[in-house]
Amino acid sequence: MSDLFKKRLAAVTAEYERLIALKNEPVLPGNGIFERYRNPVLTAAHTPVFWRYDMNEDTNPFFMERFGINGAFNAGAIKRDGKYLMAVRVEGYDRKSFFAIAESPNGIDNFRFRDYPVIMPETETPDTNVYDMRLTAHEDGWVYGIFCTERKAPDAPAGDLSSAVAVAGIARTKDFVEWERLSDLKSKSQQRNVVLHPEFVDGKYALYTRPQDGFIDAGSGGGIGWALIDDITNAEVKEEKIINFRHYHTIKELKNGEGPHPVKTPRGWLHLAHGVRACAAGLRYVLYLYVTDREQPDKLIAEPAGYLMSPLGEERIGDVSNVLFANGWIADGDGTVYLYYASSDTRMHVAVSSVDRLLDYCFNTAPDGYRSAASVETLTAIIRKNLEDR
Ligand code: M1P
Repeated sequence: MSDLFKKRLAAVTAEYERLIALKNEPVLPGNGIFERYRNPVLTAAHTPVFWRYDMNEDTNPFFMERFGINGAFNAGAIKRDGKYLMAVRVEGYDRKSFFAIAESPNGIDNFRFRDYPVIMPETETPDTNVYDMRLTAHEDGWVYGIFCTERKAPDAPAGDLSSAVAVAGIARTKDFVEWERLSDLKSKSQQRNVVLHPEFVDGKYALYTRPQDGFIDAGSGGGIGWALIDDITNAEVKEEKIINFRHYHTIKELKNGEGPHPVKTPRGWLHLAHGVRACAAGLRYVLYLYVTDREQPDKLIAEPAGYLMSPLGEERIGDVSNVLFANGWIADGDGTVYLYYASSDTRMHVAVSSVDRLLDYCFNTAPDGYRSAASVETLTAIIRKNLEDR
């Protein structure tokens, strides 16, 4: 083995192992609602060395990268056999995303990718790009992965190499190794951020949807939708109603989308979503919560004003800056909630809270009054109570 090869192999492997073994710690004191953890839980550099390098000196004498990884982000999450799993959107230098499973023994650090990425079967119309999988362990016994599949718009004029069509791809698994691909969701509009509700509703599968006029613009799509599906193996949105609306001059003025599937709590279904607004710097993506009725998951019962989390520090910078996006969280048996969020389409982080704390936040934070004067009224009431109670 040449010195160069030996040295580079040792250095690259040591750096990878150092990164995987890094202990994570909460950033305190936090805001009481959740604690962010200091280190990203997954980055491009967490992908195995043997994905990125040809490890054979004869065919890679300079020990150079052969497959560049651009980012590891927008991961679905689930707990399985005591381990915290993420179905990560891994993106190569070639701008193609694919899914890969990473797992950790504790949910906050030590995430390691499995040896191979997910081999996702294609439909008759091959996917150009697949991303943002939401995992749902449904009461029918399958674990579903619903994701966005993107293809070039068939009616794009010659020379237009950007117009695309977003559709929800549907797959299911029992072991996270073999995936059965079902038909893509049929819908009148383009769809992204489609999520399967974990329980049957009136004997049917239920989907959170995000109707959109174009590939990027939600346009006339009024917000997060809800649709009941007769047959998940041939899913079709026949009727869709909006359950969480967009509003002027809010964090979700431009668009919003369901995150992971909601968590069932004694006080209702707890939802995590993203909201998008436009500003001079471009689009700004933040995360917010809302609650729907326990018996009627399509009925909004609480929504605090504004965002739960917005991009902070290094989270603000990346491939698509100023973005927080979450499509995975895990509510553990003891009520702890691990909220996995991606920053700027680049890396994954974790914030930790509890079902009780998040419900307290949802039910005791004032809703949006849609006017500056209403916000001042809310603030004045807090100040007055504090000062008068002294
Ligand atoms: O680049 C930010 C996000 O943009 C899209 O999300 P949405 O349609 O909800 O606005 C998706 O491409 C998402 O993957 C990406 O993180």
